[in-house]
Amino acid sequence: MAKPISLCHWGAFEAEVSKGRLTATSPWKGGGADADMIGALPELVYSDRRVSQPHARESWLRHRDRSDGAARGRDKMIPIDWDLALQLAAEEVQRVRDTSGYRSIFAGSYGWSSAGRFHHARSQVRRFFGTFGGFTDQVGNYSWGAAQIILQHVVGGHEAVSGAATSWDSIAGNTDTLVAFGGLNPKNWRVTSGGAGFHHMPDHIERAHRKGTKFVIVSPVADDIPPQSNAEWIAPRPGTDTALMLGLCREMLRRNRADLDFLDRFCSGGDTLISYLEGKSDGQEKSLEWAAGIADIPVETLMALADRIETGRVMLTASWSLQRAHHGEQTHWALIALAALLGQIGLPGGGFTFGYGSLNAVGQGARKGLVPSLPIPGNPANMAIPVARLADMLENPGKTIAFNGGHVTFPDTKLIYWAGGNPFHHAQDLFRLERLWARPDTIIVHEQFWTATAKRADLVFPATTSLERSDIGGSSRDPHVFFMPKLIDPVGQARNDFDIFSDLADLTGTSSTFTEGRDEDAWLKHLWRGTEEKASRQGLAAPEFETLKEQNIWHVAPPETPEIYLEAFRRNPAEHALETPSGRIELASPRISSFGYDDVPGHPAWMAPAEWLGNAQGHELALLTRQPKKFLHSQLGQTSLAEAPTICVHPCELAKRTLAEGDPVRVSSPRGACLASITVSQMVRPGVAIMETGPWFVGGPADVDSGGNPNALTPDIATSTLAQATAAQTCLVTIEPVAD
Ligand SMILES: Nc1nc2c(c(=O)[nH]1)N[C@H]1C(S)=C(S)[C@@H](COP(=O)(O)OP(=O)(O)OC[C@H]3O[C@@H](n4cnc5c(=O)[nH]c(N)nc54)[C@H](O)[C@@H]3O)O[C@H]1N2
Ligand SMILES: Nc1nc2c(c(=O)[nH]1)N[C@H]1C(S)=C(S)[C@@H](COP(=O)(O)OP(=O)(O)OC[C@H]3O[C@@H](n4cnc5c(=O)[nH]c(N)nc54)[C@H](O)[C@@H]3O)O[C@H]1N2
Ligand SMILES: [Mo]
Repeated sequence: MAKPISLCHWGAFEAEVSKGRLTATSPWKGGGADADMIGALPELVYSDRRVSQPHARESWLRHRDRSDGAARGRDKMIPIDWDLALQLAAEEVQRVRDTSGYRSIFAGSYGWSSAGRFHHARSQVRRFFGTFGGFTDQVGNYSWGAAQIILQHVVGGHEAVSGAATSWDSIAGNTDTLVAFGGLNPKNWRVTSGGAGFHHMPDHIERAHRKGTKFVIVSPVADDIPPQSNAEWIAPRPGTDTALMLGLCREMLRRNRADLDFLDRFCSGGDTLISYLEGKSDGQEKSLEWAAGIADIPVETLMALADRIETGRVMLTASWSLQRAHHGEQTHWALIALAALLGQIGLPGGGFTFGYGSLNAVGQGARKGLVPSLPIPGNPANMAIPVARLADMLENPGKTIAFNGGHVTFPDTKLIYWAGGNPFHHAQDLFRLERLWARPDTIIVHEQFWTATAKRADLVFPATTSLERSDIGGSSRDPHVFFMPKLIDPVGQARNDFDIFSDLADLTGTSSTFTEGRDEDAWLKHLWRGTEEKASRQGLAAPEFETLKEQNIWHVAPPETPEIYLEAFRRNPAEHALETPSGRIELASPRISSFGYDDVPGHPAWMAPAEWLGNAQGHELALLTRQPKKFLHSQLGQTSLAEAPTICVHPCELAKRTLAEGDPVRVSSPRGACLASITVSQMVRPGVAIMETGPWFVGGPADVDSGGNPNALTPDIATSTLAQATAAQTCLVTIEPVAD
């Protein structure tokens, strides 16, 4: 009998189930998912860190909203039964609503949850509170929060980072040079939000390389590209890419290589940008010498790069990491400006695309919109904070901040409700968050595992994993839709988030609007009907639901021609005008200028980040916190894939600190510290330190995290007033030896 196939964010897999127990998982044949990550699923599902049954914090159980919130994470967690747990949660959400109002319920619940679109936990929690009457939500994301906002103003929408991408089919055979700022790191292709069938990015690179594409990577770390691409490596200081891009813009103008006709026909604001590049507006010409000084690389290296992009078909790409930094908006705006000056936007294999190196399936060229999603009703409380301003909200109830031309006034948060995310993984400056986390009356979490967040809750509901329920899953960037069969019974007393919310809806009187009278099976059928309709509008025949169930997979035919981002706009800019005020690509934005933010001028501009090697003192290093190789964020950290946390530096940094490879060290910043052991690599630029995100935050006295989570170090500052996004990559640290 064929093995059942299912899906997780790190790929499609075949499962072996024996006597009701998941015994083995391996990558779906031909899919190319990472075998270690897929193989860890049985260990994950049966981890002794599973939450076995509902739990409540001891003193909260006794004193409820009058208990000491500062004891979160230290108090004992007491097992309680389901009826009591549901009763307590229902009472609490109603009490807070009645005494403080809907906005005092914070249920933005940011996080990746699991693959599977119906049971997607963050969708379930937002649906529940939308039908309950309202809540405070979060807008934007940690991944590309700055790009999402700046791209609206520059190209009229965020598709260039959220979905659209010139496909690898268009690159192979057309692109002469692909310059990747932030690289094309193969580890990132192991995952796709929603889960993908194919993980073929290495093949795409190989194919382009064979067809003659020359790869240049601009990254402080050389391993940011597969070795077979034979790439040239340029290693700037972290956080200086904007200066490099602007220097190249100026150089193209100086060489009369800038496509002024393209600027005329397809862009607005070119003159403003050019005047800035020439130094007319601020007295500083943005020459290659200027850029080389900021990035601390030889000017000859940049001249050679300018020679290379001056001719031939050029694709420019930037990883999302670049904009997860102070003034991160500027990296993406400056890249668009450089692509505009080269004049190849909308041509095969030319122009710009964000994130080829950030997520599997970017540029895979799939049809969009055929994976269903759970409808989320509007939020009657009409309240949302920028996603990364969580701690600011807890610290400053009533404070008003500027955000993307508008304002947000922080609510007075009395209740936090989280399902499907791990803020004690994803947020910056975790010791600060921990202090502010003490403030709300009540914190309720649905979790599968005793994460750092679950441990710091008052009430924890055990949630099923996607293996314990049926679902439909896939990613809009990948050409498959999967039926995900329930493989095993729930572990312990775990229940589906949907069932937990259904019971809460019953208890709070919103059952009919939340469930709409459907159970899991009825919902899946209902969602599938939506897909069938969308497919037929695209001239495709989706299988019937029962057939999908039998087949496990629907392989969706790819689009007939390879996607080329902004191709239609280039063909007919009047008919396919962009959703910007000018209808064109905005190289200067009067609208952004009108906001009057002193940290966001009205055109792409270099501004030194708050912390970078240009203002480092003594032994400070620039810390980059990369996405983990074998985890998905904090997920899989409970398996044997977890390794002791490390910090990796260039070998020259050891001698400066009388340290030896493998030594235990304390890594410190003004925010806090964490423990790790030190490793070295010639692949890392001197002055730079690399840590993976993902180690489980433990905390500890004197703000030293014994778990080794680098977010004990990172600053919780915003990219800028415009996007208010995370700036995790802007971080200076020191390293010192500690006793073993
Ligand atoms: N320093 C630094 N910090 C970063 C980043 C960085 O580059 N540097 N990157 C940021 C980025 S881009 C992101 S996207 C975030 C990621 O941050 P998160 O998305 O919050 O991280 P995950 O570890 O994926 O957390 C998902 C949680 O949901 C739980 N979960 C999974 N499925 C279910 C379910 O069905 N039901 C319930 N109830 N729970 C479930 C998992 O057990 C896990 O604890 O981190 C951000 N943080
Ligand atoms: N295996 C695995 N893959 C993942 C994830 C995961 O958890 N595990 N998470 C997924 C998620 S949610 C996201 S948002 C994406 C994120 O995708 P990215 O943001 O692209 O991933 P990162 O690993 O943070 O960064 C990519 C590279 O950028 C380089 N870099 C960092 N700062 C700078 C800089 O200032 N200048 C230059 N030139 N380069 C810099 C680093 O060397 C790093 O290796 O990854 C996704 N892919
Ligand atoms: Mo992300």
